[in-house]
Amino acid sequence: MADRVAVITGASSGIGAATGQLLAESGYEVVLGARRVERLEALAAQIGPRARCYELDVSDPASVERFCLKVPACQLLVNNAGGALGDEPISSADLASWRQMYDTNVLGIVHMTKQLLPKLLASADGHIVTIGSVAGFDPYPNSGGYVAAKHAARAVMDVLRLELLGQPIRVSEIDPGMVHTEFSLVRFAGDEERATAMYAGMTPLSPLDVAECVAFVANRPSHVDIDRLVVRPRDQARPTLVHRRPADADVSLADR
Ligand code: NJP
Repeated sequence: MADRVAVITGASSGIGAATGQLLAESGYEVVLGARRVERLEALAAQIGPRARCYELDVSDPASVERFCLKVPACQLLVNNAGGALGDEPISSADLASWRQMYDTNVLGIVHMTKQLLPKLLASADGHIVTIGSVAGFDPYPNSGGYVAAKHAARAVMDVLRLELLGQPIRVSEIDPGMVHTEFSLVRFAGDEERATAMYAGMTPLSPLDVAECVAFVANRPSHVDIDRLVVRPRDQARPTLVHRRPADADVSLADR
């Protein structure tokens, strides 16, 4: 049997990069997409012949179309590209950031799904896995644009699941809590000090922790659809309810 093909969006860092690597290790041929092509090329070279990569901006329908034309067949679509911008309250919302978050976290899923759905169905065993967020069901302050976008992403997945009933395709969502990636660096516009402070005194998830959830969900037998999987660090109970140890305690990921 030919290798199964997985398309992973936002594979140039964090969860997407770890997912590309892990799925390739578990036997998939992986097609990696993101805007930073040089990062993708480095990852693809590291993975080897099972990996291909192409430039992709999920918020741009023309870019999505170009990317998807290069994917002749596909069994698994991992909608991972996304993220948050800023941390202002709604009273001072930056609408350009809100639009960008909606375009990426919500319409990105829709563009990718529209383009790849015929190929996913043609595979007779398709699967769409979207990386949502705990922000998609548990609102918190000063993140209105991101919370709204991830709620909408969740709604898109819920509607898809209803619309695709009876078709050979599974629809899953994985909702992580805090994961140590470039997420906070992007959110705080490159401010490393603020990004690092997010994880002070607690042990966040690693990108691999979430990639392992993707692989687990994807590698169940075809009749088993894990609709939703919520995964958080032990140190996090709600988006803003985080247990932090004193500064001199060991907060490394050494036990992973
Ligand atoms: O973040 P990061 P994560 N078109 O910044 C790409 C969700 N999540 O791995 O285009 C295409 O390391 C970007 O690539 P590039 C989060 O909402 C996270 O944590 O080259 N790609 C990069 O590869 C997101 O949905 C946490 O800049 C675009 C990737 O997205 C997913 O996890 C918590 C793009 C982002 O990698 C992965 O984020 C949570 C575009 N227009 C949910 N825009 C967390 N880390 O704590 C961005 O609940 N990308």
